[in-house]
This record gives sequence, structure tokens and C-alpha cells, in this order.
Amino acid sequence: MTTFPLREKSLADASRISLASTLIERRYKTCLRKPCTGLRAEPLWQIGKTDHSAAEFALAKNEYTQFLRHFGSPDRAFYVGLSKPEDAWPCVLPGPLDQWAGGAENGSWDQMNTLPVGFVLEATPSSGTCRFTVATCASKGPQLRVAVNGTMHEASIPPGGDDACLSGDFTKAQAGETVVEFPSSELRPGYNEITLRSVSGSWLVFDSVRLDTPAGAKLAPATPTVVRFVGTAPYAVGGGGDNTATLRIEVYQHKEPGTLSVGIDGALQKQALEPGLQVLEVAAPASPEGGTTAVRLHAADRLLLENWLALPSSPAVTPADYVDVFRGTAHSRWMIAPGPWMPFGMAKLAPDNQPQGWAAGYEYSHDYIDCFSHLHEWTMGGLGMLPTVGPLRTRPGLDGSGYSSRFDKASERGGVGFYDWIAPVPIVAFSSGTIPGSLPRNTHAARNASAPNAASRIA
Ligand SMILES: [Ca+2]
Repeated sequence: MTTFPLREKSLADASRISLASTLIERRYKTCLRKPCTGLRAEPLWQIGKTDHSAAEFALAKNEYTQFLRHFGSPDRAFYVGLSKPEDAWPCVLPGPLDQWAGGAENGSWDQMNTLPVGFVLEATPSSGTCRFTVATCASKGPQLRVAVNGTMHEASIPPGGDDACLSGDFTKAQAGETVVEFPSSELRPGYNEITLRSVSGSWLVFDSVRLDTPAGAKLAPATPTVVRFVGTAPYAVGGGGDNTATLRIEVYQHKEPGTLSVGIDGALQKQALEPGLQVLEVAAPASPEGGTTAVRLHAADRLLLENWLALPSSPAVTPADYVDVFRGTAHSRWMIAPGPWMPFGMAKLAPDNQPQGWAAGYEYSHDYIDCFSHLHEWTMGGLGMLPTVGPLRTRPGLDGSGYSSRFDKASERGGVGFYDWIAPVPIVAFSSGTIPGSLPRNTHAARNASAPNAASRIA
């Protein structure tokens, strides 16, 4: 077994694997406002009280400028049943215009602060619509993105309320309520995560946040150990060979150290857990050809997960398997991007998605790509290229007239010698990464005049 600190890439990997089967179905969805019927009498969960005040939340005593010290990371979730609003949920969600939280006056320096809510379901509704409600005390009118297990929805928060709410004075709070509805099929048994992020505009001050679901949804009993994801790795930490695999477990341990019992085909291993989020890699025998292996996880004598997984026979792990090409690419500039570069290469092919401003280049938190540039050096980049089908478009942009393309972040992969992403339609492939330069190879899997862009691979 190997334990290593959780990296941004590790989380992203886990998300990709667990949600891979739904990649094609994911699209941006707009907020629906039709009334729901058949909801449970009580919310599935709620953070804070709906009382026209944010006093119950962290940073409420005029400490909002400390947001970045404690919040904003996609790795730091509020865990329903474990976390407390007074220290684990901030009174405010900043937007890209808020300089006190890493933004910029013109929004070009976008910190993309994220607030995740994690919860474990023992049972999911068989049908129906869920309602996710954000109640506010004040708002500058940001565009809110709500991702339910990776499926994104957007809603505009109406502006209103007094700026004093930011500083803890709620006497002039103005009640606001924004509802995002989504099908209950977006929930799943086990760990679920709903994330909030403002993608444009400025701040909002919370009053409460809650999730209502149809009957049939049931939270699992809260335990200090939350299993977020179980899957496999493409390498064997036990040495490799014809019959070796790796079980990968992403787990959160609340406050105190704990122990996770890992049962693989009936054989038990004890794994020590440190407080916080971590990824365990457990050596396992590979599953029989075409078969699966029973995996059972226990903590404190409670069964947390039971599943059957295909554990593929894999080559022995090497240091290259832990290279994280996305490290440093959040809040980044030209010279830091996840392309398959060789040291001192003449060309460095990599995606870019910040076409304007001095922070131009690749930014991990953006879910679109403008082009693949061939130069990435200190404060310098360029020779951008993006293979497309359809009408010729000569400038970046997402407004329908530009060539930029949104894509599913869960499809994005990078490692030594390759970079992958999948846009909604057709397929384009790149290959590159030699010492003298980069040699792209582009392949369109389909032609569609209405499709602005494609998916691609650099390998
Ligand atoms: Ca409140």
C-alpha cells in the first residue's frame, strides 16, 4: 500500500474515472423554474438557517477578506452530517470581480473559488426532480454555476441587499432565493458532491443553502470516514506482472485519525487514515480475465462500501506515473501548461484558454479551450491553432461566433507525453513531444457544420 498526499490531479483523476460513463451526456443545463411535486417534507440537508442573516457562517464577523485563507479549494468540501456552518461554510461566495478573493477589477484574473458540499446517500429517488436552493441576504448579481456530480447548471443570482451584509451587518439584508432544479438521476448511491462557483460578476452573501429531493432519497448515517471514490490505477504498486493491480481509494477522514479495513476478495488489510482528504493505493491481485473482484470497505465496524470491480493486470509503477502535469496550472501564466513538452524543445504545444490579459495562457479552472499554442515561455506564447469543422472562425470566444470550445473537465487528462480532452463533437488527435519540436496529428471523427469544435489528443 502506498499513501501519498492528495494532489489536485488525483482528485481530478478520480472524478474522471467515476464519471466516465456519463461523459457524453453531460452538457450545460439552464436553471429550470417549473414547480416540483412529490418532494420530501423536509430537505435532504440544509446548511444554515433561513433567517435573513449569515451570522451562523464562518467569516461573518467582518472577516470576508480572509476567504482565500480558508475556502475556495475544490478539495475542501462541507461534509453533510460532519461539518459545522460556523467553521466550514463561509458567509460569502466571491466572484471573479472581487480582488479581495483573487479576482480582478475586469474579471480577467479569475480565481474561480469553489465551494463543494459532499454527502453520502444510502438510497436515491427512483424518479422526479430535485431542488437546490440558494437563499441570499445580499448579492451583486453573479452568475452561479452549480455542478451536481459533474453535471453543470447555471443560474443568475438577482442583485439586491446592502453591502454592509459583507461586513456582518444584516439589518438591511434583502431576502433572495435562487432555485436550480435537476433530475434525481444526477444523484447516485454513495458519495455525491454539489459544487458552487460564481463564473461572472461579484459576490453574494448566503442566508442558507438546501437540497430538496423526491421521496426515496436517504442520507447514509454520518461517519467520520467518508469514501468518496473507489477505482483502479493503470499501474501496479505491488510490483507489476501478470496478476497485479492497484485499488485506488479516495477518502476523507474527519478531524481524528482512523482506520479503514479494505477487503479484497475476502482478504482484509488495515489502512491508517490521517485527518483530511487522502488517496490510498492498495496492491491487489488482478481480477480473472473478464471477471470482477469483491471490494468491501469498513470503518469503525460499519460497512461503508461494497462493490465489484474489474481490477486490470497492470505494469509495475514507475516515478513517471506520479508526474502531475497540471500542478501549478491554476492561476497560471503562459509558461505553465499541461502540454507534453520536452526540456529545451523548440516548440511547446499546449492548450490555452486565457486569450486576454497578462495572465494569458492555460488556466486549469476554466472549462473551455481557445486553441493549442506552440510557444510557451516566460510571459510569451503564441502560434495558436485549433482544428475545427464548419464555418471559418478567426477569433476566440464562446458566444457562437468564436472558435473557442467548452469541454467536459472530467474528460481532461495529462501525463508524461500526452494531453487529452474531449469536446462535445468531433474528434481531433494530436501527437507531439519530441525534443526538436511538436508534430500535431489531427483526425476528425465526424463532420458537422453546426459543430464549432472538436475533441483532441496530444500524445
Ligand atoms: Ca441564515
